[in-house]
Amino acid sequence: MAETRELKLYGLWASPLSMAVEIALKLKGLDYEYIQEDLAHKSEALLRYNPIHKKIPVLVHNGKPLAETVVILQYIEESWEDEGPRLLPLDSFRRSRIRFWIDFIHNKLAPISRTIFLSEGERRLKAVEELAERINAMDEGTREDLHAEERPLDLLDIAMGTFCFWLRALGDIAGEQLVVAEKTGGSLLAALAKLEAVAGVRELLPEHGELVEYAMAVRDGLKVFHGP
Ligand SMILES: N[C@@H](CCC(=O)N[C@@H](CS)C(=O)NCC(=O)O)C(=O)O
Repeated sequence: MAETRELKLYGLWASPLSMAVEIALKLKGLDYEYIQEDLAHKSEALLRYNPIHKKIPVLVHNGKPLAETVVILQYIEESWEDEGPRLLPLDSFRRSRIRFWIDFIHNKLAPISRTIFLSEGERRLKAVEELAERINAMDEGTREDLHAEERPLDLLDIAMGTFCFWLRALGDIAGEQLVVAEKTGGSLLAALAKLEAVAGVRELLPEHGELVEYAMAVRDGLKVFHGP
């Protein structure tokens, strides 16, 4: 008997985290209902499903909610390992390296990108330098142990590509490009190119200008986002 499968994603179109979950669902060929949240007026359902963090994305599978992007991404891969492409390698060392770099994006890159987003002057300049140093470390580290060009698209590409998409918008806001192929962020740009090459995935990424406009409204306090 076919499994009953009801998937609902509570997300926000401008959030790279939300984009990452949608891309994983799309690549796996899973149907889902997308519920667009307004973070200034969070729905009763979002607060009920994610009472601890009260944040998007939240994936609800047959009524059971899951929060935190990395947890959700791994859940999707583990639950539907044999549907669509495999999004993590079988080799446990390589799987762990992939998890390591995803964690690096969330805990080492994203907080600095938030500082760049919300600060000005000297503080922002310092954060831009710091981000470049960390991205360079990631370029080098992932080149050494993962060889992006030979890897089939995986969860790390999803995390890197969606973060890169956000960094390009942030570069426009900060007046300084944060990812430039030959200089900084070659690995991030390569991951984004891998995502954009997949039919159906490109369409999930918002229009660059709209994202910049939206993010500027958030920064100016006109909208709520607090991301990524
Ligand atoms: N650690 C969480 C972070 C989620 C997160 O920061 N979501 C943002 C949007 S990108 C949010 O919901 N912000 C609303 C708020 O902070 O109230 C994850 O990885 O899913």
